[in-house]
Amino acid sequence: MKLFCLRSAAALALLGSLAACKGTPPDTVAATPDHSDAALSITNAWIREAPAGAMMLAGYATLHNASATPIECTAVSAADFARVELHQSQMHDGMAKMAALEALMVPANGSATLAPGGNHLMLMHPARALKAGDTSTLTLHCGDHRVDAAFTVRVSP
Ligand SMILES: [Cu+2]
Repeated sequence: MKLFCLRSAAALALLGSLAACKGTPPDTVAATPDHSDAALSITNAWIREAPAGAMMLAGYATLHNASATPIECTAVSAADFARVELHQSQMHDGMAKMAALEALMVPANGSATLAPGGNHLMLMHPARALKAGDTSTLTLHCGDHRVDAAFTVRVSP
């Protein structure tokens, strides 16, 4: 669980006062590169733009497994967020609810999709304001695979 705790409580406490004066330099404006290793690649990675001050954002992507072995993603780390969780959305009595997902399985020679209304990344406590057009790099930890992906902030899919 160490991966989930990249930032200290002290750093979080400072966010409110420091965010406006000294932010992370803007990421390069280049088109979203798809990062991959031989087996695992990530496409269509995006974060839904949220109102300023939102403490939680949602991230989506499609994970492709080009190998003959299933790949299980169990953790995500990020410099821009205090914590990232894998979530699933479920309907209960007509109400949409979210629950933590232990692992996301990417089938052999297949793909897994994180999309609105389904599985998603819950991005907690952003360290900087993220506006449409910005990118934020998340690192997916999937078994032996560790893949960086630049997520583009967008208003909608
Ligand atoms: Cu969620």
